[in-house]
Amino acid sequence: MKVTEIEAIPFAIPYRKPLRFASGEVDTAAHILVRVHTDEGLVGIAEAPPRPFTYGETQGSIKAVIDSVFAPQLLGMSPLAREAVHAKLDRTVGNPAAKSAIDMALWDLIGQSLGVSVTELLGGYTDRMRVCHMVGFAQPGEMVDEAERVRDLYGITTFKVKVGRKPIRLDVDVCRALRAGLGEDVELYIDGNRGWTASESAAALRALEDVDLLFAEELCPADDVLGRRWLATQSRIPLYADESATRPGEVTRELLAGAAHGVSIKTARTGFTYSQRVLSQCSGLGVEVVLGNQIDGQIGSLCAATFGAAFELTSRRAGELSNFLDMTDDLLAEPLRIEHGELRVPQGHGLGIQLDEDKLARYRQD
Ligand code: MUC
Ligand code: MG
Repeated sequence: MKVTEIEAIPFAIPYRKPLRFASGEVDTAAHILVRVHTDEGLVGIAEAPPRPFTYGETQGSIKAVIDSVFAPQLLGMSPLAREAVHAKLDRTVGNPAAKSAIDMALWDLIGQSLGVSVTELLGGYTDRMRVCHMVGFAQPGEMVDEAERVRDLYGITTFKVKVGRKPIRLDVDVCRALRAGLGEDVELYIDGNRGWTASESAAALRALEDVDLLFAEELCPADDVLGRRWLATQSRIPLYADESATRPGEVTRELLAGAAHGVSIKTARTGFTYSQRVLSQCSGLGVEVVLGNQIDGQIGSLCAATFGAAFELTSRRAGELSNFLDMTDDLLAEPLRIEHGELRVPQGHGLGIQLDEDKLARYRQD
């Protein structure tokens, strides 16, 4: 089996309401659909979400690097030659979402050609993931209303709360309101997207001590090297690395620096191949992980759930898999469903992605 063509198709689907957080905001899923074709007529599919505020990639840059650099490098290669494929992709630095979408589309092809699901190929631990919902910036009452609606409609009982605003009191009040409104049984954690300094983070964590948070993600910038280490030594709850630990080398650096106690794994930036490596690092070191969200659409969420369900360590806790619920539409012929707080991973061959071609025609921008 050989790669004959790689398509990078820009599309845009609006959100019902923007998701706001300390490093940016997203009101439209302006992503790139990646389709890898082979000489056997199989087509592997994945999507790349541009997140310039985190990785510097844009919709235009993802399309350009795939069309002009990655596709010419990979034509004629076997999807099974994953090490050789990554050796080629890694000649270009950066571009994590572009590389990851190609990687996941190749795994889709491998699964299809072998007649097994990608989640079985990766690890086959379970067929479902418990879901965590991410709540973006708004007034405390609106954030509580959103969490209650999501809990009542989908049975979701784990929430990630975006923080990192100034003064810190704004977010402390939101977390208190969420705990008071949702009760003791829901799980809450926070994500600062680098919005606070180390001392602001320490003050916020002290003020939140009785809110019972699972952990706190990326409160201050990765470049605040000593500040993060200082924060980690005094925090009473685990600190998780997200955008400071986007590849295996960065994961090692953050963990060895003592700046993080846990790691967010996102298939949108490490695909399946490098997510597996990060997971093995964490598992070998005895470090907990969370399956994160890159504000993925349904295709990206399906990829994340496919990875999360494959392993015991990633499926221990709820994965961030619900933000597609805020999109007005999507490209899958059979929409993903969250019921009783869980997302089931489609079984079948490969990733099991069936596109709705009419919707693709409606939302594509080329
Ligand atoms: C998250 O976990 O930070 C927001 C920015 C980004 O890169 O991902 C999202 C969610
Ligand atoms: Mg994060």
